[in-house]
Amino acid sequence: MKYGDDFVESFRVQGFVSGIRVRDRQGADAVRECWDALEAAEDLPANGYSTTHSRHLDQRFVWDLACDPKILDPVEALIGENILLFGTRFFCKYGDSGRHRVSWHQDLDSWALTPPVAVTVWYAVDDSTEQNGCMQVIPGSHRAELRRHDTTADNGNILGRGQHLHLTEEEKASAVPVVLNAGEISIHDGALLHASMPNLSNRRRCGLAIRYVPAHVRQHADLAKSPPSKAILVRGCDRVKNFGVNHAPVFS
Ligand SMILES: O=C(O)CCC(=O)C(=O)O
Repeated sequence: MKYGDDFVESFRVQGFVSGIRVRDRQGADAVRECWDALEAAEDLPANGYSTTHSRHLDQRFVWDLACDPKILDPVEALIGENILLFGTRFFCKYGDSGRHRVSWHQDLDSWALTPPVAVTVWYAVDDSTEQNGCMQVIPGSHRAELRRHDTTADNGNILGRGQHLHLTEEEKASAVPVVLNAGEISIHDGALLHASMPNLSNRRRCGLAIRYVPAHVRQHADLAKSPPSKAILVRGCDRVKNFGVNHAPVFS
């Protein structure tokens, strides 16, 4: 099997995997063109950054990516065969913006999940390099406890609640960049410490975060710091229906 024991063990130890190609050059161009069209149609801010949530509900190209077996196969190897799509979000930092970044955080901080199991697939719409502010991760950091996040207003931070963690110098020194070509994905554990620095290049850096949880998790909506998810079954079956039954979008 392509995503066998070595793959799972590497993820268990490091908390992330990267460089999985899910779209060839032509397919990656097609996704980029769809994002370009959405950006233009909605006049998403071109100075600094743009971010938009849950577009799998109204954009076929996002839904198609979220349900693509090339993505769901490695996700299944990591969280099991019954998979709910928990959310999607574009993170786009424009060239020469210099300031906007994503602070150090753990995705699970926002979601109040029991058990706390979730993975994020990060699909590179554009090439994502150190110069244009690719994601950075602290390998192995997901194996410690979830940390308490501060929330301080900081308009350079793209995260909605301004949540952030203070890292030690030693932790910062152990960060590794997740460099991806357009059409590739990384996958990270919901407890992994990650961030992204400002885009210091003149090239856009857009990525789509796609979140998945196993069907058996429960969300304590009253404790969640972001709106409760309308999770949708994308593989396997959901016997417990902890998120109710949310139907797949229909595209004409
Ligand atoms: O795209 C980025 O810069 C950060 C993404 C992120 O924080 C996430 O996917 O949880």
